[in-house]
Amino acid sequence: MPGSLQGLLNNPRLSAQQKAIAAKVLENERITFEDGVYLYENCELPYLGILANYIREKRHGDKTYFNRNFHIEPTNLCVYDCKFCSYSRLLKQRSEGWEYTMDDMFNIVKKYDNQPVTEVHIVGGVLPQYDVPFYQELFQRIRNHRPDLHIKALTPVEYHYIFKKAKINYAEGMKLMLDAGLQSIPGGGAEIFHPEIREQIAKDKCTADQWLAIHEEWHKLGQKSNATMLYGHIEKFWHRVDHMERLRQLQDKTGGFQTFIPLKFRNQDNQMSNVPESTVIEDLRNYAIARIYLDNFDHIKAYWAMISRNTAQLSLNFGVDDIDGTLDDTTKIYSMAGAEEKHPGMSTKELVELIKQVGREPVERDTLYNVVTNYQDYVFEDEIKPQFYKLPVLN
Ligand code: V47
Ligand code: SF4
Repeated sequence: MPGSLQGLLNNPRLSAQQKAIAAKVLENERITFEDGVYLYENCELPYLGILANYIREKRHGDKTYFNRNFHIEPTNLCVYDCKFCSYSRLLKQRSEGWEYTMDDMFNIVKKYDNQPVTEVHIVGGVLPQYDVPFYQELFQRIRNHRPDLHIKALTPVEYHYIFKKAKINYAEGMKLMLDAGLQSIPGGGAEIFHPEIREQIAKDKCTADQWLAIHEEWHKLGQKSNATMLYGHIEKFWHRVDHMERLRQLQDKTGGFQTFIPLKFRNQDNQMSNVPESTVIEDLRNYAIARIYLDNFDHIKAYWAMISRNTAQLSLNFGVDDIDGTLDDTTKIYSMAGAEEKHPGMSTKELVELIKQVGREPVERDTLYNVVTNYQDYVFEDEIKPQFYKLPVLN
């Protein structure tokens, strides 16, 4: 239950370090790597919630962002073999796989003609036929067909692979993508940066430095991107802090990241099914610490399709100000890995109600956080007035 930060500072039961960290948050001072590890190792949810909610409300008030998007997953086959991934390795289970052609993907885009979606998010497995010319043509076709649709596509995992094949460097490659119509890069492929973990769960694909270098080149072109962290498997708490530290440093340099998205590891149908999943308490602690640590990121996003609607609602009291989009049922990577939402579609009305139910202000945004519609006072036809469940602030 959130309380006030000032009240927290007067609490005699806080340790000296808890008080010092709370004072830093109040003074808008950056916490250190050691502070980050201390938060993970020693601090309970109510304390973390007060700090994270203070930062969240100072930055955004009650505003809670979502967008209207749809996904295209070109294939579920992949030349890589990440242990946590429920997508199959190339050829191993080819009969269960799909490989969309350019026309297949373009037809998915056309399905949304006349619908008020603002973003297409393209991400999937890595296969040799999806190369630089392929993606150039795809982006150009989407751009020409529907110039108002923001193309958020691929991750450094794909970019590293296709640029290497094309024998071009990251700067040249990202410029080609920009010219073809790419508008932002989603946060995927980051997993856990530290090589101790990365080599065990995501061997062979781009390294942490390569992931960061590709985002840096993209930011240098004046463009925006997101960052994720796949947590709650074999990593230690300090690996999470190390991950966020690397992001914080790049963000200091470029300012190009918009949103940090912690992704809860799901253990169904992958090679890490023996690893238990994190608890909801741990998920909320993780959102809160991300909000406190990443003082130079504007937004923290909870990907509701992955964590359930209820946890997404709770997360809004623990630093989260964005709950992604009204995506339809085309997102397979999570449902295959055991996501809470098997058919992750939610209408705008449902998303708005979900946000209003916990006393927050629903704001539809575009990919770059321009406001499309503020739904606070909007009344849908046949709307039942939601009950008000915002947790009270206690001193
Ligand atoms: O990089 C794969 C993750 C990511 C599992 O930028 C898994 O707005 C949990 O990055 N359990 C891709 N996660 C998705 C992604 C994303 C999603 C939503 C919004 C945005 C954005 C980006 O999915 C991969 C990987 O970390 N993933 N398998 C799993 N078993
Ligand atoms: Fe391929 Fe991405 Fe799955 Fe790794 S996480 S196997 S790169 S689809």
